[in-house]
Amino acid sequence: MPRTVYSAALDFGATSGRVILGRWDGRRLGLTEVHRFPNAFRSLAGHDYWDLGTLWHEAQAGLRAAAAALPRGAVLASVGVDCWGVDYALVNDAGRLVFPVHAYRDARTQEGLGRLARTPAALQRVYAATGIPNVFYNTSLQLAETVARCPAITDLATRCLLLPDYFNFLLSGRMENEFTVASTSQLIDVRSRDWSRATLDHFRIPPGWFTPPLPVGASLGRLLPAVAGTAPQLRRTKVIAVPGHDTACAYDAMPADPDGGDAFLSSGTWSLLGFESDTPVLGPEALAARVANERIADGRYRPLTNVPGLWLLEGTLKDFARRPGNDREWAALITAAGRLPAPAGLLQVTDPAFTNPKSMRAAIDAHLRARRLPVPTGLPGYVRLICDSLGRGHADALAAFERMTGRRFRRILIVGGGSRNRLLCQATADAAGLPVVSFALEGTAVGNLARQLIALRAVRDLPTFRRLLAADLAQTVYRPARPRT
Ligand code: LFR
Repeated sequence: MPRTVYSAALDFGATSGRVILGRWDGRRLGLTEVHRFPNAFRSLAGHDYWDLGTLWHEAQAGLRAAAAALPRGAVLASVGVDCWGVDYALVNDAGRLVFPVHAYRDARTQEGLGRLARTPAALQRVYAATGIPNVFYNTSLQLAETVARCPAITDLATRCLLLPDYFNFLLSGRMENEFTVASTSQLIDVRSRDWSRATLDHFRIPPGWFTPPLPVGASLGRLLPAVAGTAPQLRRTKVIAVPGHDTACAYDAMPADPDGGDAFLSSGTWSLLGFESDTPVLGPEALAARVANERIADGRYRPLTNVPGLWLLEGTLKDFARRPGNDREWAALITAAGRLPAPAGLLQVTDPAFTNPKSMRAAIDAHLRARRLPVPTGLPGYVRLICDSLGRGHADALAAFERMTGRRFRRILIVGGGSRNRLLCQATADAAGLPVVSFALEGTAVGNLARQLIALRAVRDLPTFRRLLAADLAQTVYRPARPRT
């Protein structure tokens, strides 16, 4: 009998976080959500910040809940952290925060974004060097803004830790930059696994803020005694550097066909549509289509397009006093939305007006009125419009990839919150003319756990994990109304 291994995934999302206890018996991964908490950034004097104290408090509560959920005598072998990409903490050598932690939707990068967009030679150089397009949330633009506006920061900060790196530091006491999340920064060299010196210089970011990226699977040591506390189950828990980027974890969890015919869709606050590739997708068309060549743990590429995702729906829900509070009410809302006639026109979901509006409903209404389209009358109408529009956005991104690479995808695999939204899955299948295979799977947490199990040598490698996972996983297939020929 192979030994049973227990590991915990700390999985931070922009609108909610969770701690999931994984139980691996040698063939199957059992999941228990031991802690879930809301997350949101807060505004102070016109800028947006994450509340790291609360996130860390929740992480610790989740760890204690994981320890308490273990069977008698069992211990927690390891813990891994994944988080949204791009955001970071600036610290000194003692690990003290020397700058407040901004949220990536803060409008402070707009000026730098526009400047780079208007300087095609520089933009092309940065894209050729990093494979990451010019998007408002890039770490590069955020750090450039901080250094330009608050120059004293270069005397105060000695290290820049992306958020999963910072949580790893709080857990283990080690300051490292993990490779996959580093690749979201627009500061990693697309041809190597190291930082791009030319790009750091372009943005005037001190190169000394970063150390050579740590490979996925490295152990950061045991939980600090102050974190483990008195729980005997946590005394020997290892902190493992999993892919710190949640999207890297979600893609790792995809039970994909090894033949490469699957496109991947990680559907949460953002919709990340892409695939795995031995080579990056670069050049003018890729830059125009905003293809991000993020990295896989093994150094390969995850070319993907970041389509605004369920953020639109989450924002709209806030504008309705009567919104679903449980699964049954959600199902009723989706059914009501599905019964409505197809909308007369769709949203262009990439409109920057949807990035961080005061009211999402008002932003949608203004967008529709500007295009002389009817405004929905109730919540089901908005849900229908958003799902159909996201489906179209997914299909467009897929078509662009096929044009650029000559690939033909046969299926779209979807994980994450959106995989449970049948309207969204069907809209995507119909718009793309391809079957959408939905796995009701917390992809980010599963990928996080898979990488821990591989590091602990409880699973041989990722292909083995995916094969075992696929054999065991319930799936729903949404067939397109009109399959493409
Ligand atoms: C998803 C995600 C995306 C990234 C965006 C901002 O949670 O990590 O991959 O582009 O958040 O970091």
